[in-house]
Amino acid sequence: MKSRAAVAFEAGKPLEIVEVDLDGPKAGEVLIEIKATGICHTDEFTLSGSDPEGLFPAILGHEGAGVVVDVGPGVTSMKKGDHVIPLYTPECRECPSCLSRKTNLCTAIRSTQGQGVMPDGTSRFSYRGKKIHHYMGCSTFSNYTVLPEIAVAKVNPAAPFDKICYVGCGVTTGIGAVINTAKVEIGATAAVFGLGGIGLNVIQGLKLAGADMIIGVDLNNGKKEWGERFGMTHFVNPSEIQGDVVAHIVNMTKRGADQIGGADYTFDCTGNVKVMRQALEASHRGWGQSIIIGVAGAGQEISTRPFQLVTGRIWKGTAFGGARGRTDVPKIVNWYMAGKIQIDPMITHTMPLEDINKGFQLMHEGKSIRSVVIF
Ligand code: NAD
Ligand code: 022
Ligand code: ZN
Repeated sequence: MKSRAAVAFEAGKPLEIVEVDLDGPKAGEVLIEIKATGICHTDEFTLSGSDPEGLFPAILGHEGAGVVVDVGPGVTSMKKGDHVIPLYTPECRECPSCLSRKTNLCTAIRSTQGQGVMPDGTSRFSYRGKKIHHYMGCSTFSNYTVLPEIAVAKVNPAAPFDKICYVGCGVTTGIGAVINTAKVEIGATAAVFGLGGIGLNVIQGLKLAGADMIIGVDLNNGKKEWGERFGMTHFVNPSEIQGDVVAHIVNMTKRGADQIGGADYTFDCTGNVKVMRQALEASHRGWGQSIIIGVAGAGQEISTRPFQLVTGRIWKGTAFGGARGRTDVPKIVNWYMAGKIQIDPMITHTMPLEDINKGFQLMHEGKSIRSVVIF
């Protein structure tokens, strides 16, 4: 069949809207009509050519929502008409990682996904007879895409596609980092570094988990109002305070007879390795946990003095918020439907596929929280 898609033909070039050829689903696969897709930083990272693992030509996009239009042989958990969200982190429930219950990083299709192909080693996409790579196993910048059944979450059919597509990455990553990775408890103190599309979801996750003090840190004063909208209680602009941001946060969070400061939980949502260090060191001596969510540039390294860890701070990272997609994504969609979390205000821009490059531009300039393409 044919599908309209935004194709990344070459690194550093704008996406081109063309009609691509798409083969139907093979065994264990489903064909999905994508109704809406968000634009996320990793798409830009790959398109720019900075991603050493980036493959071209490719159909990017990993934050989508749509409807099942066909299923391949052997597919049991889904049928035509089901509303779904593609998962860049699958959940096979059979591999050693899934069975461990200790990680969400399913390994069932890991190697082929990284090579931009389906689990059988081939691509379903082509253009003028030439293969086009899949991306993060999702390729949601195409009106139709094929995914393995284990990489698809079935969700509430009453939920609007143009909002819940964001659950496919940003919402789940931010809220999941709080609930699954940090396991924040009621009354906790937290600091969130970087109040973009991820940091704001960390803030609403902290609110949901019952944190008392939620400190937002951003260089952009415009983010103060944004943070407050989702539950932030204090705002720090590192460029506007006297001295060091770490000392400042430690001071703000001093409590107890010993007057030792530091947040119980800190989150890096910037991808800046210097900020990752600040976040660790702003966490509480003895038990503070710092969660790295931001993706740093290729080859970058983090550093701190080992004393920081010897004195009990814990450095962690999270992919997709530690969420098991087929299990957790439908729950998060229902939290949205029940009004427990917000999504609508964060979707600052929508556009047709033809204008997708404008969405990349808005993200690049820091003018959007999220842009969503509506097919
Ligand atoms: P964004 O660009 O919308 O937000 C980043 C924010 O950080 C901006 O508001 C910016 O002003 C602020 N900032 C930049 N430098 C700062 C500094 N030195 N101190 C304080 N604030 C600073 O980005 P986003 O969409 O929120 O994504 C954040 C990061 O999360 C990206 O690196 C993205 O790739 C990553 N991410 C990771 C996962 C995962 O599974 N681990 C999933 C999705 C996104
Ligand atoms: C999504 N991300 C950033 C912005 N939006 C993002 C990027 C990478 C990961 C998670 C989220 C990530 C962390 C750890 C891994 N990845 C490796 C997982 C593994 O090896 O098991 C990751 C993922 C998918 C892909 C590459 C890296 C891919 O499909 N190409 C989850
Ligand atoms: Zn993403």
